Amino acid sequence: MAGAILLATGPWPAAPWIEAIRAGAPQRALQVWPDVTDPAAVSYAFVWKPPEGVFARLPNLKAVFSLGAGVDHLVFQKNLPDVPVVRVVNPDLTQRMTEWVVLQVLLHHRRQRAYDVSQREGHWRELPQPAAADVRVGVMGMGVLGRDAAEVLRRLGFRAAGWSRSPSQVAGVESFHGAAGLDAFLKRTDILVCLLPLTPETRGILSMPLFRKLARDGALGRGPIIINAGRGGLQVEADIVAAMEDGTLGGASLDVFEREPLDPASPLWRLGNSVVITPHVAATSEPRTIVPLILDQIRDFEAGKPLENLVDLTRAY
Ligand code: NDP
Ligand code: OXD
Repeated sequence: MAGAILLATGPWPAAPWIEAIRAGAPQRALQVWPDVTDPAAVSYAFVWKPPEGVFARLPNLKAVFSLGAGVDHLVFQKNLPDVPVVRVVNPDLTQRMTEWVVLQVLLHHRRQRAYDVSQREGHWRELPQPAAADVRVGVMGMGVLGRDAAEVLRRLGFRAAGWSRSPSQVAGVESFHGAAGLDAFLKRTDILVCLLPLTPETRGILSMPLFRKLARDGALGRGPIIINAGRGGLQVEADIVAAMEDGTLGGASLDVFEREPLDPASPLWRLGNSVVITPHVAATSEPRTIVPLILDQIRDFEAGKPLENLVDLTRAY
């Protein structure tokens, strides 16, 4: 009898995940939190923001699969079982993130928000436009998502660089790494893209002291831009508001927030035209593409192969 799956999708609707699991593994028993009728039968947990207690009574659990790429929703759980944790690495998710990042970089680079205002006002107004080759984009977090975004931005002609814990190797993308490399990376960056995971080391990194280190002498001709689709906990929102108000920053695109959904009273909503807000949709987990990859991994695992895309719990990503 194949090991059963426990599904706990937290705030996400369970139905599309159930449909994808039933389509891909009709022979496997599926238990959907909180209806765990046979905990001893559960071999695999598929989870997103699992509620407290999900892992409490699963004596035969073999692996936990995060339904998203980020695992901060899991790794800080008090009762995380001592089994491998696997995260999503999926071309569809990577493609979605790269689309969002490129869209935001181009919105700021090509002044689209300002042209939207001109259009509403019926005002024919041309703005100065630097070449992409004169604009320096810096990607914080050169993992699966950051590398792809940096590579596509480079192909579009931007001067791309990346910053990560260890050196990255992407052709044509300058590499900076570690605490020692951060200031030099920021100093050469006009548009900062953040695709870091949320860990004890990265929490609050997008703050006023960091914004002040970004380039102000570049071809954009205005304050630097920040673009964050990593996690809300990476940013200090009060500092973003202050930096937009005093001109330390020239613009921002934010997909993630300290608290989601973003409070209607948050001053971020009212920072004006140069701030783009999207509701954590940069790279949505799509059950129809993610579930088949997880089920393939389980089949390989049961045939004796190692699991891939394992989370290193000591690093928290
Ligand atoms: P990866 O684990 O592949 O990459 C993480 C990158 O961050 C690596 O390059 C790593 O360095 C770097 N990093 C981690 N800690 C530090 C640190 N202290 N200092 C410098 N660099 C650091 O993750 P992904 O690219 O797959 O995903 C990144 C994040 O994107 C996720 O954790 C998630 O939070 C977010 N995300 C957001 C989505 C959205 O819709 N908004 C959707 C999907 C993901 P190194 O290479 O040296 O290990
Ligand atoms: C993820 C997310 O981490 O959707 O995959 O935020």
